[in-house]
Amino acid sequence: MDAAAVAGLKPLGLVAPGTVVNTMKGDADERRAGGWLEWDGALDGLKAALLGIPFDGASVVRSGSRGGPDAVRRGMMWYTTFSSSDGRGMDAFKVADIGDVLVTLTDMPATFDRVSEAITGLVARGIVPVSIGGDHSIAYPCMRGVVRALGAGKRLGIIHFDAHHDLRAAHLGAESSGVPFRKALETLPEAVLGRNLVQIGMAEFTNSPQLADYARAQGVTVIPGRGLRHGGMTEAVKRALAIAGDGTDAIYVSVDIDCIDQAQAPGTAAPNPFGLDLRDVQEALRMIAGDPKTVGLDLVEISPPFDRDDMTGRAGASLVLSFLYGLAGRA
Ligand SMILES: [Mn+2]
Repeated sequence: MDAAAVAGLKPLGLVAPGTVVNTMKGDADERRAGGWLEWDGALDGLKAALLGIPFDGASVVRSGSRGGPDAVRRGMMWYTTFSSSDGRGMDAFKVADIGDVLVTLTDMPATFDRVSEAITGLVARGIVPVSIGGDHSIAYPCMRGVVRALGAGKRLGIIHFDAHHDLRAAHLGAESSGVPFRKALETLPEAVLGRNLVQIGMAEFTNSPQLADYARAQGVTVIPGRGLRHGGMTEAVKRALAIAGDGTDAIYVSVDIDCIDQAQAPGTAAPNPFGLDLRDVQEALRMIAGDPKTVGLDLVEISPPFDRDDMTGRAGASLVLSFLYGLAGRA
């Protein structure tokens, strides 16, 4: 066709890739969470940041949580920033998905250093990191990063949701996703004390007596999952905030998705049938984020290879939104 004929053709009239089916963006007035989380590249003015940590090299049995960050991002496309129960949106709250930590699956020490650096950089700027793992080993460099940002002489309280204590000394002598909280107690001893660590959701027939003994000896508060359903969570969270906040300068939250019942979050390495109700954890995170001492969250062990129709990714995304909504409501 000659140039004159081409010039006479009508425009194709297409829209940008992803506009029709990929609801990450949607129409502007839909207030899609995916669009809200897009980053303009500036840290200035950000109140919170989503950070992917796709590392699962410490999963001792079933890996796959390296896909967790992207599963949560995909989950976001189902949701908006509007709370139907409050009739209020959180669009004005400045948060962005700032990308992934450069993970090297074959180099754990270097990866953990980069995790800590990123977390320190965010917390020191007053930005709340919302880290998406990865396996639970990444909670340790996250806590270490927060402690470094707080500086010498400061103390950090921790609220940890999990079916397991994750207080192992090691796995066959080495690092694993089961060690991060013992590591924090032992290697950050001035900043993290057992009496400011609260573990919520320990499941029946899932933990060893030695680890329960260790928790007791360290003064750790353990709130088992049994009894938390049917309204027990609100009181548990109030108690956890009081204990984690007692004499500390900040509170950090770590959520292992395996604390949730396997029927609601099957996509994880160690699913359990005596898990917490997702609704209760959603309320808990909203409450905890509302506390001005809360400076960071990690959400770990979402593992797409074991998921069903992205259920667990969506559960993770909804938990993140609840936490952000709690932060947004602080003012
Ligand atoms: Mn865990």
